Amino acid sequence: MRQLFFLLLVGLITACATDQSAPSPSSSSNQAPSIRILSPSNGATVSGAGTRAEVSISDDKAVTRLTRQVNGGPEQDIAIQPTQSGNIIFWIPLVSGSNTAVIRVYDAEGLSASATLNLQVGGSSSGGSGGGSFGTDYGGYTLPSGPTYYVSPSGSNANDGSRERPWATLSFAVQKLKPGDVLRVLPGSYNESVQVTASGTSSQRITIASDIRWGAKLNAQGNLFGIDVRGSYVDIVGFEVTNATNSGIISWAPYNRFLFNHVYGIRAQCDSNGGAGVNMSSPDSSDGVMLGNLVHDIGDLSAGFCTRIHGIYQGAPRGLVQNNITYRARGFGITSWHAATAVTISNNLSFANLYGGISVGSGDNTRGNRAENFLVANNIVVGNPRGISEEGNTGVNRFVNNLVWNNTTNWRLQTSTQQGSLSLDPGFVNFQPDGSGNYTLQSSSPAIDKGITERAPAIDFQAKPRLQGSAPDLGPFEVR
Ligand SMILES: [Ca+2]
Ligand SMILES: [Ca+2]
Repeated sequence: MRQLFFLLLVGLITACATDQSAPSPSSSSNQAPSIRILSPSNGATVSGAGTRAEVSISDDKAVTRLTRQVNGGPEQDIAIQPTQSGNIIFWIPLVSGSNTAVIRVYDAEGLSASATLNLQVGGSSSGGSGGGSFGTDYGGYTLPSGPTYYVSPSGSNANDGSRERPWATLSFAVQKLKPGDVLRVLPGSYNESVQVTASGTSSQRITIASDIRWGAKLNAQGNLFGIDVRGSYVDIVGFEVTNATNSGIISWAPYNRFLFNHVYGIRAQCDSNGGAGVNMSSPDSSDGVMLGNLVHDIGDLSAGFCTRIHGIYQGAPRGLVQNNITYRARGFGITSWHAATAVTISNNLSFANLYGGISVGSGDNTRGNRAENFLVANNIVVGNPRGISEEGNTGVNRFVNNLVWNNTTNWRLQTSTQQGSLSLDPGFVNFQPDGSGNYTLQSSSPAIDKGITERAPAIDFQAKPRLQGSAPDLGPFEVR
């Protein structure tokens, strides 16, 4: 009798709690999250080693976890920020033939929902979407899941920036951004020079991304800069940038990241301003990241070398310069100067530049810094007058496990020594000095598994996992 009364009491309390219309902590008011697959379509045939996928997710409180399970394998987490609703882009690795991928969402209470994709992989297994020997997908890189806005050449700046009603110009859209926001720029041509003055925070970065890698094509129309970042904690992702007269993408403040961009045809002048494809030469642009960029044809090559015009330019402390491909710059493919110190330069490919491949240096004593405590590792440097050099005012730097080949002078160090370098043909699939080749490594390449893991990036140029096999491979592409 006492037990029955207790059960009735519990029932009454539960009923009361359920009756309340205001949000309640009771578990009975918690609803399961939902998931809808936006792309690819179920049953689609794709080529390559996987596909980019996009899902729409929501929950009454917040989705806290997203996973993928491919072909009955382990359930793998896809990194997301908790969100009540949003669209998430991620990578699904696939094998030849039939594949089944189960995508599952969870809320904080452990309720879940799933959606299943059946995908067929046929045709060529090389490249990925977009083709070309450089690879043009984001691999495992996923956009953050913050408030998201859209730009499209067919949009209007009178719109609200939603997916259905996108804005028309980047210059307008970037003025709307607040910390944590994501701006997705849809494929097409944008004829403008963009200045970004907004800043994110360390936990709420601002992301400005071409929706498809190199799909948003920005022509700077002969202005100094293509994308000119004055704020901090801003990510510039996946743009094609050309026709600027100083720099393609430039940072003037700390903690910015330039990822997966393609910058070429920058008509910098050989004067005291110089220029670069991807430029963090400002002493204030410390703690930056330049990763996975393709940078070439920087400066008027017919005028010969110029030591003020570079592919990638680091001028501030503690930057990361990783996984980039740079060729045909009038100066160095990758250089440092001004206040650069303690910079990491690793897993890059630099070839056919008019002055040198990679240089570590400073010369004007900016901020009292000199070029020391650099780590230069796992790079491939081919076919430049100077391979890897120290220039100007340098201290002790570490040059570890780099491959230098067929440079007029492979090494020109002043105050440091190098360890573990290779001077061998790297064994590219097809080396061409004009950029038309395929710079992935043949399976017989001596550069496979020859890198060090210290400060190695987690991903490669195509955002595939970097740590494969017994060690990282040299250069931007991880083969196995
Ligand atoms: Ca829920
Ligand atoms: Ca490896």
